[in-house]
Amino acid sequence: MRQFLKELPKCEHHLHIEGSLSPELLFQLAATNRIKLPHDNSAFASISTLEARYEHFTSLDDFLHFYYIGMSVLITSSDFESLAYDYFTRAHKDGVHHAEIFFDPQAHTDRGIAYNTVVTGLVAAQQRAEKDYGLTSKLILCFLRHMTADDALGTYKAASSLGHFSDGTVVGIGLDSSEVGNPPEIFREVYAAASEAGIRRTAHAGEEGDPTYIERALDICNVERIDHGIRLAEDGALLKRVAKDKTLLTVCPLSNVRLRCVSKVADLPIRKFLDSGVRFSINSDDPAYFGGYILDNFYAVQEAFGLSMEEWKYIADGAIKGSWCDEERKTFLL
Ligand code: ES4
Ligand code: ZN
Repeated sequence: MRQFLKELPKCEHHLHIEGSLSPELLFQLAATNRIKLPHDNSAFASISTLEARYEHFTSLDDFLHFYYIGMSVLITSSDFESLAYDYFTRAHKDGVHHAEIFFDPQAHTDRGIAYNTVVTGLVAAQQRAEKDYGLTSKLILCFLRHMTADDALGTYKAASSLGHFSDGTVVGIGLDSSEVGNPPEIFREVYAAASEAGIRRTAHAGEEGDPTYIERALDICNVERIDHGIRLAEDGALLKRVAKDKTLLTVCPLSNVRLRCVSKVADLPIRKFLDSGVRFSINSDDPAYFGGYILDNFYAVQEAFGLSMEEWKYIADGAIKGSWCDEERKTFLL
């Protein structure tokens, strides 16, 4: 079964590229770029103390604190290229054929790193990964929901004015960071602009937030996907609607355990989603922080649910169908 899961052609839809920064690369870049890590936080004493701390996140916000400090070592285009190429190399080993990766431009522009520096590095890695591994990928620009709607609009306009949506450099927009208290409708204006321009749309919803966050993302922001969405299981009517519309949920099992959204993988509504015909993919979220890449997430689900090969084929096919690549690539992957 493990060999079958390894070889199953995978698409990854929920991967924060900044969340693939390993403690090793974090310390290495901190030294190269002379970035001071917080000396008052003993977790940053060494690679091993940092790894140990990652095993004890208490919530999404507790994790985000480390996530934003971690990415402060990323300075040059070449840093972003190394980061993304390392991820693609790892994803390729896990049987990923197509990846749609999130990036958080505001987390970089806010500390003086230009939007274009970030994108130039990511695009260089994407091109190398396609050439070296045949791995295709897309970028999804995420807005930080703890920042204002105006800030999100400004970021959207910066990407737009560089032609990054129209030339396909960036396929869509997303919404991440601290969910509870920062509901999706705050960002309705930027989502309306993206809808109008034919840009793909997703949002993190129903990770820590209740099912109304999912409903509001669908109704008010007109999203086509839901990232996480595990709390959908709490609302039967909404579950039926999501199944009927074939809205893709991008589920991240090891993330949900590490951030204590559930106490174990077996508590996730995977069986319920399968039985109700909800389309979902299995993803790694922030693999360097949550103890596993995509295949580790597949293995964890298999261990908890003992799915059949037919069920895995259904999940993998749904992931291809729910991808934002062109139809030709989908047909090739199916
Ligand atoms: C995230 Cl797991 C998760 N949730 C929300 N925002 C995020 N950014 C990076 N990882
Ligand atoms: Zn996420």
